Amino acid sequence: MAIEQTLILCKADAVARGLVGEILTRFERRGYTIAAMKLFTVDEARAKKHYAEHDGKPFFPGLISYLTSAPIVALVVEGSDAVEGCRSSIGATNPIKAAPGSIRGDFAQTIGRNLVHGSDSPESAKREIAIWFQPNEIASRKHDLEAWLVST
Ligand code: DAT
Ligand code: MG
Repeated sequence: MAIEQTLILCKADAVARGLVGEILTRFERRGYTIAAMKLFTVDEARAKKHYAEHDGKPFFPGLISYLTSAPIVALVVEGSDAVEGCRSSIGATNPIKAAPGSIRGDFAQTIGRNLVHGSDSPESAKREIAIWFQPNEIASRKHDLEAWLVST
């Protein structure tokens, strides 16, 4: 068991549709904790840095305008194997393939409006968290989590 931090974004459609509470509830009910959270409108430079791996792909311009179109909520979510666990709660990239019960499977229809971002590896999480948060904005509860999560 490793306590990890992962970067979650409730993207513009999640905020606009009033789904932030629902999405956070999914993570919280699973036992993950929120270590940092803020709502703001993203500038183009930050959006491009975040999605740098997709630069040059046909959908990149649309992805950047989607992320910068309206306020988003950025979070650091923490828990046991949180990177993989949060990805499974989020569901497949294309909502049409996302399992019912996952966030995208329950609330989204199209890949271009898939509500949520979650880091895809511990290395990505480290890189992305540094884009969105200063170290002093993150309140880790690692020690609490270790105390109440049963090690197997
Ligand atoms: P994920 O968000 O599941 O990590 P990703 O990193 O492959 O998926 O892509 C980042 C985002 O880019 C994704 O959430 C939606 C958008 N995207 C990916 N592939 C796309 C495609 N073929 N057409 C349109 N948008 C796409
Ligand atoms: Mg990704």
